[in-house]
Amino acid sequence: MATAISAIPNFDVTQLKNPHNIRVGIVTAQWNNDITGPMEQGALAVLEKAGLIPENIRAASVPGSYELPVAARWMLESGCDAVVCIGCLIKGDTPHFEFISESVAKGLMDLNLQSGKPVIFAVITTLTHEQALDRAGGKLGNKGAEGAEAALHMVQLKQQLLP
Ligand code: RBF
Repeated sequence: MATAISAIPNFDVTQLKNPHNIRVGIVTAQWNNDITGPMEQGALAVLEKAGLIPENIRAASVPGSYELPVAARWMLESGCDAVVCIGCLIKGDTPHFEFISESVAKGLMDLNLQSGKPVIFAVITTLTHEQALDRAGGKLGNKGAEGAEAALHMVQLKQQLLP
């Protein structure tokens, strides 16, 4: 079962080598900020627990999830080793949900491959507000915290594969 802080099996954020040298950006969409706010807090808590120094944690907000890819690119251009992109899309009565979620997923994946740096998809896509709450520190964990773990895991993997 997912937990608030450690959801990736066999990956312990407290065992990172040289956490002082790792720079991570967090970009948070303000749409549904009752959901994305706790996700951002969860991500920050993981990065602090891992031993990153506060100056190396850069947080920014964007209006909505659609704006996450370009802001993530700016984070990488500013020197971050990884970016955690946090958003919450709740399906409504129009096709907007599909347009935005597909664009964001593709935009972030393209940025991963173009940059060679981890760009983490911590965007929850749900049918209801309650399902979103469950994933923002509720009974299904905190997907922002898990996104930060994924970012650190990938930074470590890159260090191992491309020393
Ligand atoms: N942004 C989100 O992050 N989550 C949403 O659920 C969401 N729903 C939207 C629904 C509509 C009808 C519109 C027009 C925008 C929505 N947005 C949402 C904002 C979107 O990501 C973006 O910020 C704006 O479209 C401006 O480019």
